[in-house]
Amino acid sequence: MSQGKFITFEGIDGAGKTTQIEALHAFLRDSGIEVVRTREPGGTPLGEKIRGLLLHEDMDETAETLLFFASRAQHIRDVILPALARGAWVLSDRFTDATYAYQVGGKGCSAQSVLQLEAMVQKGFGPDKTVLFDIDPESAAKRLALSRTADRFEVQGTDFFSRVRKAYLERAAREPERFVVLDASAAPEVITRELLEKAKGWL
Ligand code: Z5A
Repeated sequence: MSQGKFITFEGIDGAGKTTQIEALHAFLRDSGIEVVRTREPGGTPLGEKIRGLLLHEDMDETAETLLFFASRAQHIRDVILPALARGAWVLSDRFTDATYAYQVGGKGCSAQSVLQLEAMVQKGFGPDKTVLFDIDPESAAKRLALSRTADRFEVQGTDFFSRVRKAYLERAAREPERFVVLDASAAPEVITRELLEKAKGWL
């Protein structure tokens, strides 16, 4: 059985990831590929409990970073690695790039500490490809205001999301082989077309 592929999706809140993950999922399934769709924080029973804490409880920033990695450790062991081993493709709504973008870029946590946690939890494992949905924070906020009530992260201002966006773009520039950056301000069907064009090259 061939190894599957691990694809992650990133971007600031409201960038439109969910909408596009659904489109890629359908395309891969129609191509005869087993797809496991998952998310971070979350993806396992323990991870979903941690997600509830992260999105709604006020907490220290170190505690927050550790909880993201606690959720990730369980996610890798119980969901991601078994799926890849049986040849499935794993589509994850966020992964470790989000910790660098939100906790390091957005909140000023130490990049060195996150690097150490990444090494401890992932032991060199990471995504084959990462799709970054890039959009300016004002446009993303307008979309979210129309669609739902904000959680603990979404109440942050546009300065915070500008820093998160910048951190994502810097990571994408450092790893152009892994990252695909899409203009998330375009119409959904335009973004889907570009995403599926890229995905055809990964098959
Ligand atoms: N977080 C972190 O800080 N550190 C970490 O390590 C990790 C995560 C892993 C998870 O929340 C939070 O955890 C997240 C970062 C932090 N911050 N927050 N909040 P989440 O999973 O609940 O939220 P999210 O990942 O940001 O997803 P989202 O807010 O749902 O955004 P989205 O998936 O990118 O957007 P969407 O739901 O597809 O679309 C939003 C709305 O826009 C919706 O009404 C759509 O119909 C509309 N939309 C979508 N695409 C378009 C286009 N192209 N044009 C116009 N309108 C559109």
